[in-house]
Amino acid sequence: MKKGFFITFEGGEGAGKTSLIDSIKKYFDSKNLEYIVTREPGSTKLGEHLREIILQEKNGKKISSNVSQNLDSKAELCLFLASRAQHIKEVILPSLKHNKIVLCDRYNDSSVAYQGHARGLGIDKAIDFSSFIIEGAVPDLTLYLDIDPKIGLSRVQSKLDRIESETLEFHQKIRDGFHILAKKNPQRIKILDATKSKKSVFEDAIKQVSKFID
Ligand code: T5A
Repeated sequence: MKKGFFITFEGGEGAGKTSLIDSIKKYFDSKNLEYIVTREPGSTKLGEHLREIILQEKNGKKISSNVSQNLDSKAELCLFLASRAQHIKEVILPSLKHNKIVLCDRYNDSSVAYQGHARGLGIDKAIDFSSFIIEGAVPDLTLYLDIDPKIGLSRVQSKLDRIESETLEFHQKIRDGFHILAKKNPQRIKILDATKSKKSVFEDAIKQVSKFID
């Protein structure tokens, strides 16, 4: 078994990342594998603070914050990257060093699809800019849960946060951005059909994950 590897989960809103990670946790428990579950933005004190600012949301509840009103797209990208840099240092690298499997709910591909493509900063610019932050912490495997944003958004039960509240066109661009990234990185990024049942999505995911744990 390859020890200490890094799996990220990506997708549009309501694609089912959190549900899939929950199923994979149970599967890893049954195999006595050591893992951690973490997420972005967040997972460190700084990251959780930045999360509130970026999403205008605290513990699933909407908060009004003047700080992120009219947030510039470049500033938004920098906030996500600041959260990521701290996350890599405090959580991801130490876990990998201790041979744990890291299951991370969103990571750098989200920055490229959301800020790079949907916000219009440019996919290649976002990749270049973020490469300095993530050097030494590139995922071994990325499971991208693909779904029509209309279906994904209809699954979101809590009040929509600042980014979820964007237009359908914006969410479609995010999906296009992930597809561009998947084409650029076919070895790392595996596309899963997120409209299938939770059980089928889990089975498709395990086929990919097994390549690392068997
Ligand atoms: N962001 C993030 C950026 O813009 N740039 C970045 O660099 C980063 C890191 C994060 C926001 O920040 C943005 C992206 C996001 O807008 P978040 O709260 O973490 O915000 O939001 P999400 O990651 O999108 O989390 P969600 O909870 O909205 O989506 P999930 O985790 O993909 O979905 P999940 O598992 O909670 O499922 C949603 C609902 O669907 C059902 C579940 O039971 C649940 O009710 N469901 C299914 N139903 C039918 N069939 C299936 N297969 C299902 N799977 C799940």
